[in-house]
Amino acid sequence: MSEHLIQIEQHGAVRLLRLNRPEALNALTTGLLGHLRQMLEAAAEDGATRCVLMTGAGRAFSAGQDLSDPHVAPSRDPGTPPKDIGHLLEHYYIPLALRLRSMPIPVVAAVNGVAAGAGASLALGCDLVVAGESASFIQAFSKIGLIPDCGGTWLLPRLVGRAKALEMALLGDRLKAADAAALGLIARVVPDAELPDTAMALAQKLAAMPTRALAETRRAMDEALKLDFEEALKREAGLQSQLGFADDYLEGAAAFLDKRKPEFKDR
Ligand code: LHQ
Repeated sequence: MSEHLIQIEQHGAVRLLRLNRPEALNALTTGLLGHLRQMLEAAAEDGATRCVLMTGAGRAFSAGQDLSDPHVAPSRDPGTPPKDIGHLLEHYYIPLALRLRSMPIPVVAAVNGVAAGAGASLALGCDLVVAGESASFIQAFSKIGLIPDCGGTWLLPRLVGRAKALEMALLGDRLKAADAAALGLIARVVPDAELPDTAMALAQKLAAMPTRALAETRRAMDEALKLDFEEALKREAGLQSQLGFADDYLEGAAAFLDKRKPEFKDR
């Protein structure tokens, strides 16, 4: 059973998912990847969960693909043909990245240590990334003859622009959390000791907000990257029209006018 690969804690409306292979810096095996996708699916389907918080056990967030996993580890036997690692992406990484990016609730990453390769892509694919000051990001792919995957080629230039994205991806150097925040790669960096509480407070704050509007905000921003300005304006109007009929808008606007705290319920 793979349950131990991810620790799950429920904190009110926040579901904490902690990658749990600390002995291998939470390197991603097929078991862990499959289980993580299932856990995201379960959080998406659970009406009482309004935010996911993802972090790593031990001293790392995730060192990316587990290179000793039989699906990717090069065979030492000269007679054995090389494996098609594209299959692993098709069957594990693509469904995971798509699940993450289309969650109906926000996902916060608390990056507690190194995030390398696909581990970095996983963190950067979350909606709000907060890192401890000793955390770092490594685009480790080029060092083993690969390109950024799990969304890396899409995310990096959009987050930091082409020049910095290519610098990171080509050189594969370690980027400290403070530099990542300064570049706009991540939202915030906090002292290590404050990371769990800060990340949980952010997740709780998001969990109390109008969930559907948050998910549509992410979707609208992702889609707007493909649209021209006028198309984006029209898309905004269409989405706003839908949200305007939803209970959360009625509650939010009424609470403002009544000078009280809103209670959002839509999901
Ligand atoms: C690991 C790993 C690891 C296994 C540390 N695997 N054991 C690729 C292929 C195919 C298809 C799909 O997509 C991908 C995407 C990718 O993610 S490619 C990139 C894969 N990741 C890497 O290349 C990073 C490899 N790791 C490192 O460079 C270092 O471990 C970093 C810089 C992350 C941390 O360095 P240190 O803090 O010095 O730790 P360490 O290297 O001593 O690692 C501690 C243990 O974790 C060690 O095991 P051991 O038994 O010796 O204590 C490592 O072997 C193990 N580990 N990363 N990816």
